[in-house]
Amino acid sequence: MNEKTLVLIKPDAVERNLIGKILSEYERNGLKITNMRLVTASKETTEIHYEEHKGKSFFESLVSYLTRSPIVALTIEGDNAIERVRTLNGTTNPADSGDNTIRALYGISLSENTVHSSDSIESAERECAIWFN
Ligand code: 3AN
Repeated sequence: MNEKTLVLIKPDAVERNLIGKILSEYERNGLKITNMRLVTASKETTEIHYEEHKGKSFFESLVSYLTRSPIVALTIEGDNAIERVRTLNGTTNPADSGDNTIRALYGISLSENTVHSSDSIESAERECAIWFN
C-alpha cells in the first residue's frame, strides 16, 4: 500500500552536515521525498509533535534538543513507507541499532539519535499536518 510518512533530520545531524548522506539512504532504497523544509522548530510545535512523551523524565531535554538548531522536516512516500523508513532508521537507541541503519551509522546517543519517523498511519497523518499544515 502506498503510504506517506514524516521524517525529521534532527539537530545533531544537521549540525554535522549529514543531511545529504541521510537523504541518500532513503532515495537509494527507492523511497520518494515529496516535501522538504529546513526549519528551526518552535517549542510549541515540538511539544505538540512529542505530546505522547509529555510528563516523562526526558521530555524537557528532548524539547530543548530538538529546538536548539535547525532540523529538516520531510515527507517520504512509497509502498509500505512507514515501516521501511523505520527499518532504515533503526532502533531508538543507536547502540542497539542494526548494522548500516542510519542511527547505527550516525546516532550519538539515545537522546541524540539523528532521525525521527512516524510509527503508524495515524501518527504519520498527525505529524505531516504538524510540519506541513
Ligand atoms: P522513536 O523516535 O524511535 O519512535 P520514541 O518515540 O520512543 O522513539 O522516543 C522519541 C524520542 O525521545 C527518541 N527519538 C529519543 O530522542 C527520546 N527518548 C526516548 N526514550 C528516551 C529515554 N529513555 N531517554 C532519553 N531520551 C529518550
